[in-house]
Amino acid sequence: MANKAIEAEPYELEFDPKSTALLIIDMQRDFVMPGGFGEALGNDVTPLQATIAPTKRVLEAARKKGMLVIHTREGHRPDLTDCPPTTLVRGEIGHDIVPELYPAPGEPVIDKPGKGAFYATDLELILRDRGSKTLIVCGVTTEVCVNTSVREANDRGYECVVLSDCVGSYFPEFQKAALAMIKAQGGIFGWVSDSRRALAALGA
Ligand code: TIU
Repeated sequence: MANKAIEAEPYELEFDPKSTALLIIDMQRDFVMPGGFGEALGNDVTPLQATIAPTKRVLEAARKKGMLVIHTREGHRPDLTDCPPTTLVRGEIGHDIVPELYPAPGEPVIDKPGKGAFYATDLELILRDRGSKTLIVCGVTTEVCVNTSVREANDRGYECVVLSDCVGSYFPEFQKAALAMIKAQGGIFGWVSDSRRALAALGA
């Protein structure tokens, strides 16, 4: 039974921390730090770096609450047999999660070969085993892996709330549109809130 609510758009979302997971999408060095894959694609990484501090606050609050915390990493097999031409290779330093948000022992890390966190992974099995119903979502990039993962989650019956300051894009116009489309039409595939309101809901 839901016993808390997070202020969000288009309306308040009720949740129970016991059946809520914090899902942190692809906060990998390669996307967020200078000199990596993201920058090599011609992107400025600074807007993504701004997501680290608020995400860290939400991560600490979720850990304190004993919530399930799941991290994802986009990447491919080191032998590149599952690989498109641009590469994020498992085991390489750039593929790993930024130090500030590094997984704690016991927190599942989902290595995914695509943009969505559910495609060709065991994320759904992990969430089902834990009885998760609600996902608080952080990570990068808002319009690519975050959006794809939230759409996949919504189709599978999970209620997702995306924290606007904990998700980032290389393109300000995509950040705005990607958040707007989630909550349009009465919350067509999710809710949008922010770290301040999430922390208040978690009593942090
Ligand atoms: N994690 C994720 O969003 N993967 C991407 O490749 N995003 C880009 O925006 N390039």
